[in-house]
Formats: sequence, C-alpha cells, structure tokens
Amino acid sequence: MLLPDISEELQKGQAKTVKELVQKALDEGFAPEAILNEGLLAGMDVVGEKFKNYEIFVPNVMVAARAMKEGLGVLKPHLAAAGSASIGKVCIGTVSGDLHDIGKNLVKIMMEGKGLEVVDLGTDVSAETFISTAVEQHCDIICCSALLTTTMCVMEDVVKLAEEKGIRDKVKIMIGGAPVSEEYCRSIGADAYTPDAATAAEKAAAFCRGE
Ligand code: B1M
Repeated sequence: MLLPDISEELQKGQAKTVKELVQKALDEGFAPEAILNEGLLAGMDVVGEKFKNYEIFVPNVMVAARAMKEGLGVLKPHLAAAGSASIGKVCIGTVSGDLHDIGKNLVKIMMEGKGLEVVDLGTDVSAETFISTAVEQHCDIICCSALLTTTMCVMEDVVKLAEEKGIRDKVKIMIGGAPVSEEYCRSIGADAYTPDAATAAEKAAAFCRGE
C-alpha cells in the first residue's frame, strides 16, 4: 500500500507526507526505482490526466509538482550514486518559454549517477545560452528538455545556432520531453531523442565513450 499512498498524497499536493512516505518506503527496503515509477511518477500521471480533462487546475498541479520535488529530493541519493571521476560534461536546460523542470531534473540526477558532470541551466533557456555555455564550459553534450508543443521548436534553433557558430561537429545535441519524438529529432538534425531519464543518461554516457 505504501507506493499507492505516495501516489495519492502526491496528487493531493501533500509535500510533507510524500517526503515522509518516500523515506518510509526506502527504510522498508523498496527499490528506489519502484518508489519513483509506482509512487511519484504514477501520481504525476494521474495529475496530468486530470489537468488535461479540466478536473483540476494549475494551482493543484503546482502543489503536486512541489510534492514531487520533495519526494525526489529524498530519493536522489538512492537513485544513483554519483561516479567519482567525470566521464564527460553536459549542459542541460528546459528551453525558452518553458518552465517545466521535473523531467529535466530527473535527467540531471540520472546523468550525474552515470558519472557525467552536469551544468544545470534551469528553465526558460535560450538557444544562445545553450550554445555559449557549451563553448565556454567545453561541454560534450547539450541536453534540451521541452514539455510544450509551443516551445519544442527552440530545439531546432539550438541545432541551427550550433552550426552557425561552427561547433556542430564538437558537440552532441540530445532532446527529450513529452511532445518530442524520434521523428522530430531526425527532422531537426539533433543527435539523439530518448524517452526517459534513465535512457537519456545511458545514451549520454555512450556518446562520451565515443559510441
Ligand atoms: Co504543465 N503542461 N503547463 N505545468 N504540466 C503539461 C506539459 C501538459 C501536457 C498538461 C496537459 O494539458 N495534459 C500541457 C502541455 C500541452 C501541450 O503543449 N501539448 C501543459 C500546459 C498546457 C501548461 C500551461 C500552459 C498551463 C497554463 O498555464 N494554462 C503552463 C505552461 C507554463 C510554462 O512552462 N510556460 C503549465 C504549467 C505547469 C506547472 C507550472 C503548473 C507545472 C510545472 C511545475 C514544474 O515543472 N516545476 C506543470 C506540470 C507539473 C505539468 C504536468 C502535469 C506534469 C509534467 C511533469 O512534471 N511530469 C504535464 C502533464 C503530463 O506530462 N502528463 C503538464 C513528470 C516528469 C517526470 O515527466 O517532464 O515528461 P516529463 O519528463 C520525462 C520525459 O519526458 C523525459 O524524462 C522524464 C521521465 O524520465 N524527459 C527527457 C524530459 N526531458 C528530457 C530530456 C531528455 C531526455 C528525456 O534529453 C535531453
């Protein structure tokens, strides 16, 4: 019952209870991945569905998102222990006009767990900022997240700007987020689309190994 309880409390936006239940689940020996998938993400799926159907509204989604963040905070050290030496450097952000950052934060956690150094640019990140950061901080990979159909087009700007600035052959560009697809990735000339945080981290590590 513990994992469904986490999902329920997340839907109600009970951040403190979610935090406590996640800790309890860890103490009782539940796998961190199960707590993430069957507790936190399951709850957020219901929230997304209800939001889509106008059963709940933005304030409800915001408190659920806060509860998700609190739960993730407890889970983070358990999801993946950070590697000791960096295998490569990544900059990550949610694209301009887009404030959704839960998925992006999850990708960051998983990448750090794979031993990648991650520069987190936050949300509402312009193509210019992605490119200037990649140049100044010598990043191997640029990671763009988008949750809105109206903002995913910024990913194409990132690819174009990388070409204009002459760094396209020096940096890989990875994209992800609910409205993005493999087909879209190909159409804009990005290097990889991955559907979830764990796959994104595996792909980034593979790129850094030259695969
Ligand atoms: Co918004 N929102 N939201 N929202 N929100 C969605 C995205 C929406 C699908 C809801 C719906 O209608 N069903 C819809 C978008 C519709 C569309 O574009 N087609 C929507 C909308 C419309 C909006 C507003 C416009 C609402 C309004 O104001 N009227 C507004 C926009 C604000 C803005 O950004 N400018 C808005 C606002 C918000 C909140 C602020 C209230 C809140 C965000 C809080 C936050 O992030 N700090 C919020 C939330 C929470 C959601 C839903 C419910 C959940 C998103 C989420 O965090 N999911 C969402 C509905 C849904 O997705 N079911 C919705 C959990 C998270 C772990 O999943 O981010 O998909 P996700 O990440 C996944 C993968 O996509 C992937 O890995 C993660 C899992 O492992 N991934 C990557 C993500 N990035 C990746 C990058 C990679 C690889 C994989 O490589 C680089």
